[in-house]
Order: sequence, then C-alpha cells, then structure tokens
Amino acid sequence: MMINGRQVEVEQGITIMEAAKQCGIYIPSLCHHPDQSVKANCRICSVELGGSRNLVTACSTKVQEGMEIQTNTARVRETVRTILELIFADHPQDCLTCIRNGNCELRKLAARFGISDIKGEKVLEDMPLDRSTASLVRNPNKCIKCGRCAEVCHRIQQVGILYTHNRSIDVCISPEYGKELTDVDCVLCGQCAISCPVGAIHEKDDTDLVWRAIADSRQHVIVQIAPAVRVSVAEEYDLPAGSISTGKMIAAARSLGFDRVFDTNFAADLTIMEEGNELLGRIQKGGVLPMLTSCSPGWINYIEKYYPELLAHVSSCKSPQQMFGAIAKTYYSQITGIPAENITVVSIMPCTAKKHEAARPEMNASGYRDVDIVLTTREFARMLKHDGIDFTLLDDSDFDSPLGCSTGAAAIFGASGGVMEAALRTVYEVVTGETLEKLEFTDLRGMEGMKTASLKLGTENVKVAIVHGLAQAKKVMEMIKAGQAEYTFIEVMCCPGGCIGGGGQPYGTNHEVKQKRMGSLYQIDRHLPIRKSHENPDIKELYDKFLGQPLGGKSHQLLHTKYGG
Ligand code: HC1
Repeated sequence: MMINGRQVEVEQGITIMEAAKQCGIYIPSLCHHPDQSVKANCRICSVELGGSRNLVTACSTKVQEGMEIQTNTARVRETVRTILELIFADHPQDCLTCIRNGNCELRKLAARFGISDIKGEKVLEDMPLDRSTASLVRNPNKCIKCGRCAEVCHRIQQVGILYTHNRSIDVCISPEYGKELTDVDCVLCGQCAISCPVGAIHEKDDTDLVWRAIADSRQHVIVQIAPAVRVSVAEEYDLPAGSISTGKMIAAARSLGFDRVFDTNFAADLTIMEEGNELLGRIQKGGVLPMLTSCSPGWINYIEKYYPELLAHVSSCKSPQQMFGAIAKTYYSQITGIPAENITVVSIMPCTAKKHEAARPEMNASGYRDVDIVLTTREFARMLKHDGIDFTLLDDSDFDSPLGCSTGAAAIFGASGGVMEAALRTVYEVVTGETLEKLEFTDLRGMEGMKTASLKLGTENVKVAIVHGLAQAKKVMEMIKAGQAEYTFIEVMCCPGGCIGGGGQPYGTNHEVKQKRMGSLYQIDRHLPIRKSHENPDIKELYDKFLGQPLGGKSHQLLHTKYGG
C-alpha cells in the first residue's frame, strides 16, 4: 500500500491509524484512546483514499492491499480544521485559566492546525459545574463528547455511572438524569479524568491549600509520597515513561518548602505487619475468608456501594496513606515534641479516590485528621512548574527519618500483585520460621486481569488471587457470593495495573506506559538492601517504642477501621 506517496509494507488487519504510526506518521484524534475500543466519534482522524477520493476515519478503517492513503492533502487539512472550529464554537475559550492549560489535547490540535479564528456562531451554554465530591470536578461546558470517559466507566471499570444522552447536537455525557457524582454510585477512581482529552472532568485542585499550609509559620508541614509516584512524575517533564526519579522527586518536594519529606512506603511496610498478622489470625481462628485487601480507596468505595454484604471479607487495616497520617499525628508528634494540631500531613498520590479517603470522618483516631491534604501526581507537578522548578536538573535527595525508611516489599505496592507479594514475603517467614530464599513471586506479576498462585505455608496450602480494575473485581465478588472463590487471600486494586495506572497519574497513561512503570517498581525492589517489611528497622523501632505489637491495642485504635460503618 501507499501512504503519502510512499510504498510501505504493513501487517494485514490493522487500522490505517496503526499503519501510519508504524510508518512514523501521526494521525490526530480526540476520541481515540489506545486502551479503548474504536469509536470514530470525532472524525479528526479523517484521511483521503486515492482513487475514490473518499474521506474515511483512520481509527476505524482497516488497511487493504493496494490502498493509497493521503493524510496531508488540502482536503484533509480543511476537513480537520472545520471539525476543530465546530468543536471550538461549542467550547469555552478560557484556555489560559483552564486546568488543562499546557496539556489539553484540543488546544494542541488547534496549534497544530493553525486555528487562529473561531468562525461560526458560538453555541455555548452555561451549565453548572459538579463540585459535589472531594475528588473530582466535572465541567460539562468543556465536554467535547468524545466518549472516552463513558467508555472507561462502562467497559473497563464496569461501574457505568457516566452515560451518553441524546443525539446529534444535543448529545451530552453525564450521570443519569443530570445528577451530581455524589448522588450516583461513583467510586471516584478518576479513570474518567485521566481519559479526558480536555478539562471536562479533572481532579479537585487542592494545591492552594498546600501553598497556604507551607506559608503558615505555625504549621509543621510534612509530605508523604506514594510508591507509584516515583516512577511516573518524571513523565511530566517529558522524561521516558517509567523513569525512576525517587531522588529528584524528594528534592523537588523539599524545594517546594515542605518541612520534612517522608515515604508512604514506610507505612506500606507497617500495613504488611498489620495485614499479614490479621490474615494469620483469620486462618488460625477460623475468621472470614477469603480476606480482601483494603488499601485501594476506589475499591473500598466500590465494595461499600455494590457488595456491602461482603464487607466482612475486607481487612480492617487502614491504607498506608491513612496509617502514615495516624502515626505522624501521634508517634512523630511525640518524638519531635510538635503538637499534632500543628502538624499538617500532605500526601502525594497517583489516585483521586485518596482525596475522598482522607476526608472520611472516621479517619481521625488520633483526635485529628490522619491526612489533611491529598494531591495527585498531576497537582504535584503543577506546583513544581508554578514554582519554576526544573525537575530534570535537581540533585538527588533522600527521605527524612524516621518515617522515610522502607523496603523493596513496600516499593512494589504500586503495581498490581505487589501488596500480595509483599505480604507473602512476611507471612511465609513468620509462619515457617524459615528464610524465604526466592523473594520474587513471578506468578503474581504482570498486567493479566486475574492472577493466582498457591503456596505452602507450614502445613497449610494457601491459594491467593490478584485482580485489578473493577471489571475484574466484580468477577471475583460474584465468585465469592457463589461460594466458588477457593482463595485465602485476594488483592484487589481499583485501577487497571494498580496505582501505577491511578486516575491522578500524568496524562498519556496507557497500557504500554503502565508496563514500563511496573517494571521500574520491580527494579527498585531488586536494588534495595532490605526487601521484607518485617526487617525494616524503623518499623521494628516503631513497635518497640510505641505500638507494642501488631494488632495490639494501640494498633487497633490508630491503624484499623471499620469499612461500610
Ligand atoms: Fe497506592 Fe497504597 S499502593 S493504594 O496504589 O497501598 O494511591 O502508589 O499510596 O495508601 O503504599 C495509591 C500507590 C498508595 C496506599 C501504598
């Protein structure tokens, strides 16, 4: 076949868009997403076929022997420009103040096609913004009806609260009957936000709260950073997907003015101590099995809303984010002499649901909110750019002590299968008293929807399962309901791939990018000197000096909760 006058060979059965990409030709689109089905809604990928001179959509048309494709004719350019002008006629022109300023796909296309004047009649409506949740803001005025958000919500997460309503120029995408997100069973995973090409749905921006806290001289402002952020934030600075940037990330947080930079991974090790012992207790005392992990807040929202009858299966552990906050406001307050009321805990998370988790009224066992402010990876990068920090030029820095020391087991929490692998490294050694020689549980790794393994734990044969993405979680919930889930322990992560694919991660996240981030987390694990949570010296000290023992009285009060309650 020929593309732009060049003879090329491509495999059969692929689309014109894929073929062009293989030949180094970029065909633009707004509705197309590499992890989603073909929609051909926006028609911006229109190309001309030689001979017939027909315009076809490159995302939905398969290549054929002898095809002559033109992606750069005057007709193609005029068609795309007209479509863009029509979209702009129905789109607010507040680009300078839009949250997507700098990374809006529509704006990039406008620049590429030289749109300098919006012709035609403006047909803007002034619809109210939905600010009803702690996690997401929906701005229907900016929606370009590409359908990506509705597809991820329906097909990939199978939550299905965002619908495409009406037809033709009346098309709109919203929850049923135009309700707000808080009035429907949205789990706040933010997969819609990370899929949106424009500013129609995005994280609630809490960066001003952080600027204010840092500027308040009475407050000691500490930050914890989640496992998955260190392998994604560099993408905001155009570094390759999956770049490991732990040292630069810490230096960047320090230069923003945080008083201490700590690691959520420290609390991930703590979670393993509590969750591992909870699992052993349930096995030995005949508790409810399979036990389900509890660290992913979108997943907790999901089970509370869709399967409340199965809540007894969920571990009572708070997530590492919340455990960190509870320890900061008690133990850290005690050893530093800083009153808890003067400590502000900020989290940097790959997740939008973490904002809602931190705001849950029960998450304040110390008498103060465990976590005060949650930023997504994107908001963190926005703050850095606002402050003129060139991430790429920073020298590496180290986490502060004592809430900054962590193990390889904690590092892999950010990838689907990581929590299970971390737990098994500890549970095996606690139960058998033997050293686990092979730390890598390779069966539990990778992007497959459901992964399973079995393991001999002393005399017990333990079967475990891992699912990620809510469509897979739904399957496992149905198995449990039907009494067909013969597993002892199941890890569930809300977002496909785990937190590396969280709804607060940099735009451009897709399957390929997630695989790179995942590989980087396992690389971090391989290079750390301590790779089992129970060997973390600062965790041992925390139990010796403050908590006593896993599942003890203080742990119960600070580190555990009741979901659905
Ligand atoms: Fe996660 Fe977790 S791994 S939930 O994905 O258990 O967000 O990264 O911080 O809390 O540790 C997210 C990531 C994160 C918690 C940990």
